[in-house]
Amino acid sequence: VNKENIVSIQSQVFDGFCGNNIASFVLRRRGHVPKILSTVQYYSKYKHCGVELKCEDINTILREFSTYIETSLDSPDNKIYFLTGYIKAKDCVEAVTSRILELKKKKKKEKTVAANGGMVIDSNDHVERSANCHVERLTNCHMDESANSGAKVILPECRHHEECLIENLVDQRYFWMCDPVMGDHGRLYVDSDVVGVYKNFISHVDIITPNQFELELLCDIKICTEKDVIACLTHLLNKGVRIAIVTSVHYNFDINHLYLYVGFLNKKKELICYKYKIFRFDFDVCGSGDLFASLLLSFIVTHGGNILLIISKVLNILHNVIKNSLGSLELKIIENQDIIAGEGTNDRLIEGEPVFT
Ligand code: PXL
Repeated sequence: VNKENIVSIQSQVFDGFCGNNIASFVLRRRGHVPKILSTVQYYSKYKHCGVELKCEDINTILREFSTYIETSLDSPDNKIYFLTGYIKAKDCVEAVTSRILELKKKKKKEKTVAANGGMVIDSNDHVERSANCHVERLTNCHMDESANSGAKVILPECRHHEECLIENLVDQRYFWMCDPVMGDHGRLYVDSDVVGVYKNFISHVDIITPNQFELELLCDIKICTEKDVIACLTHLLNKGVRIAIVTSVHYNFDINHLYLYVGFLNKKKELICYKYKIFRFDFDVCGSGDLFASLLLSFIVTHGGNILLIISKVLNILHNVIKNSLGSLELKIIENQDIIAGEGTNDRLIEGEPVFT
C-alpha cells in the first residue's frame, strides 16, 4: 500500500511548461505517484485561453479524495502532502483551502484519538501555532567570520542543528506547501481578489513559497532592502506559517544576483533566517518557481533532514536546468530529466548564509 499521498493542485497547459506540466513530470520522474488536479486547462502560460474548473468541480474531486482517504487508507500512518499553485479565481482558492483544512482537521483528530487511547481531544491548531510568536532577534548557528573576504561561512555542524530539521518544523503526516501563484514583476495573472483569500488562510500553511511580488502582496510591504524582506517573513511566521521562503528577491544595487531567503521560528520563537545568493541568468521564463516548489516537496517527502541543505540541493538542480535552458522560451524539463531526478550534489552547492539585523 502506498502510504504517501501527494496531491498537486495547479494549472495545466497545452503547450509548454508551468504548473502541473512541471510538477507531474518532476514528481513522477523522482519516483512519486502524485495525484494531479488541474485547476485550468490553458493553451500556454503566455495565452490564458481554454477551460477553468468551477469551484463545484474542485469540491467534487477533493471530497471524493477525502472519502478515499477515510475509507480505503484508514491509518494514522498515511501521509498527505498538498502542493498548491496556480488557481485563478477566488471561489476556487477558497474551495481548495477549505477542503485541505477539512482533511487536516480529520487527520489531527485521528492522531489525537490514537495518542489518547480513543478519547477525542480536538486541539486548536491555529491558536497553538500563533501563540507567543514574537521575534526577539535573528539567531544563527556557529559561524566562522574569520574568512578572508569577511564573508560569513556556516560551519558543517550547523547543518545538523536540530532547529533546522524539517521534522522539527512541520508535521510531515499532513502537510501543505502553498505556492501562492499570483503574478510576477508587478503583474497579476490571477483575479485580484485571490490575494485576500491567501491572506485569510495563510496561518494554516506549512511552507509558503512566494516570489518577491507575491510576498509584497501578501504582506502589503514594498521590498527595497533586506530589512523589508525580514519584516515580510516575520509577518508570515507570526501568522502561523511554519517555514517562509521567498524565492526571487532582486535588489537595485545588485542586478547580477537574485536572493532566496528562508525563515522559521525556533523553539524560543526567535527568527532564524538564512539567505542564498543566486547567479541571475538572463532568462525571464515563468516556471522556475513551479520547478523549485515541486523539487522542494520531493526532497522533503523523500529525505527530510536539514531544510538549509535541502534548499541548497534544490537550488543546485534549478541552476543547472536554467543554465541548460538559456536561449529557449521554455524550461527544458525533459532534456534535463536526469538532473531533475538527481540529488543536486554534482556541482558546488549554493550555500545559505545567516542573516542578522
Ligand atoms: O509559473 C507560474 C504559472 C503557472 N500557471 C500558469 C501561468 C504561470 C505563469 O505565468 O501562466 C497558467
